[in-house]
Amino acid sequence: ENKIAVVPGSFDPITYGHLDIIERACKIFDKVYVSVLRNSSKKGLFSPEERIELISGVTKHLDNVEVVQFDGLLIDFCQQVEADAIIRGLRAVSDFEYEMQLTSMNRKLDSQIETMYIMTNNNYSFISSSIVKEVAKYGGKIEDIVPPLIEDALKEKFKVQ
Ligand code: COD
Repeated sequence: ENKIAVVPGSFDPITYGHLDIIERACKIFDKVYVSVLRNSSKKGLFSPEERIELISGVTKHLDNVEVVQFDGLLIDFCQQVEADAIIRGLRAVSDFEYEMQLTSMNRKLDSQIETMYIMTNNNYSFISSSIVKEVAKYGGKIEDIVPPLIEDALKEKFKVQ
């Protein structure tokens, strides 16, 4: 039986930290949905369509990945695609409290779908989309934290060289 995972997130934009988690999930599961939250109340730098295009661009080498957007509850989406597990990344202790909340709420909503955590590569522990955006905005170096495609997209957004 095929094992299906969902890697959900905002991915605004995707970083090497996210990519590390996605690549690790791909080795364990037969099929991995990278699911981008489409949430109209939280306006991101990149539109959901742009995020999907960027994620697709940097996950081309992974043939069991499908990049999709979802609306509403994560658990509803997971049921739709018959997911076995939700995969989240853990960076540091600071992620823990929020992740505990997310996991226990999702478990209340559907006790069959397991949430699993993958610890990121140490090199990526301190990367977040918001930090990347801030550094890119002021023209700082981001080549070690996002793939070239994302670096270009950020430069284009902020019109910096
Ligand atoms: N290294 C490793 N992992 C990382 C790194 C890094 N450097 N950076 C981020 N990650 C991980 C995060 O820990 C997370 O697991 C994943 O990558 C995505 O991160 P983000 O920041 O893009 O995504 P979030 O945290 O904004 O995603 C939140 C959800 C979209 C999952 C959540 O809001 C959600 O499910 N919303 C739908 C509504 C819903 O169902 N709500 C009820 C759930 S309680």
